[in-house]
Amino acid sequence: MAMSLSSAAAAAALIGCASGIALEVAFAGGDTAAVAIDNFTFAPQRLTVTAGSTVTWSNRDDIPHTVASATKQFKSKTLDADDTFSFTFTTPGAYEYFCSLHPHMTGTIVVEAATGNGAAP
Ligand SMILES: [Cu+2]
Repeated sequence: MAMSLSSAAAAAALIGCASGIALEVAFAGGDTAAVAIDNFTFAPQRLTVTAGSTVTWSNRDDIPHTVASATKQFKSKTLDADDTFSFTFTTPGAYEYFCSLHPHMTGTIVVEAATGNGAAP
């Protein structure tokens, strides 16, 4: 009787362990990348990152700018000098964006599938 109790406890411990591992995999691959806003341009104008990466824009001009997705998937508040805005891209694709105050300022974030995890579509 004591035997069967302790193997039930061992089984419960194993299950707890397995779900902990799954959580870690879900958070893997949090790379970061940076885009500078300088002299009315986004630099680099086109940036490629892997899925799960966080991109941070920094306004290095001394006039306000914004970062606004062309398809309304993200939008910053008005960024004054030295303000930053961050967005995490989880789905592969090409994300065009612009400055809503100066719409001729445009940029693209290209998100590629993270390699090596066998994730399909
Ligand atoms: Cu602007």
